[in-house]
Amino acid sequence: MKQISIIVVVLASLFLAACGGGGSGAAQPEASGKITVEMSEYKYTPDTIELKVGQKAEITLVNKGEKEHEVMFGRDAMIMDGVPNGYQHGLFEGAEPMVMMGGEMVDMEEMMAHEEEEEMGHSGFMVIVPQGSEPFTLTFDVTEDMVGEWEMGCFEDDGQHYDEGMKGKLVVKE
Ligand SMILES: [Cu+2]
Repeated sequence: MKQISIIVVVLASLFLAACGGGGSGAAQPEASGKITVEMSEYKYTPDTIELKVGQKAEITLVNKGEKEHEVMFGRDAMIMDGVPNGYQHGLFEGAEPMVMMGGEMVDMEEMMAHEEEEEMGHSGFMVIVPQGSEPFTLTFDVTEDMVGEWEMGCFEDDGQHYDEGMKGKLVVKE
């Protein structure tokens, strides 16, 4: 029940954000926490993003590449069977973002289960964006315990994307 009410609140605020515009305002990424990140072979653009405590982050992932790409947020990449495979410490512990695609909420459990089937191994919060897909949007509250520097990375193709440099920085400021 608690989860449902949180989702409703988030949806309501998205609705308000969508309808609240119409005014003068030039986009102020700093103030709103709205960021678009493009994925391609093998990089994120921009490769550094900044958020502030108290913001409602809205990260839109657009796959402009020819391969499937993903994003995980954390610290200390793990090496498993000789390849980079996820992070030792995830950014989202306990409070995972809400993920939307094409106006619908994405069932993250299904996404993770699919991943397990393919035995890709890595665990933790991850969003996979297939090539040619509509953008995925992650929404979450930026909290005090997120302050610091984190990495975002793609571990697709047995860590090959990560090794090719598909990583970036997420800086969370007070
Ligand atoms: Cu990738």
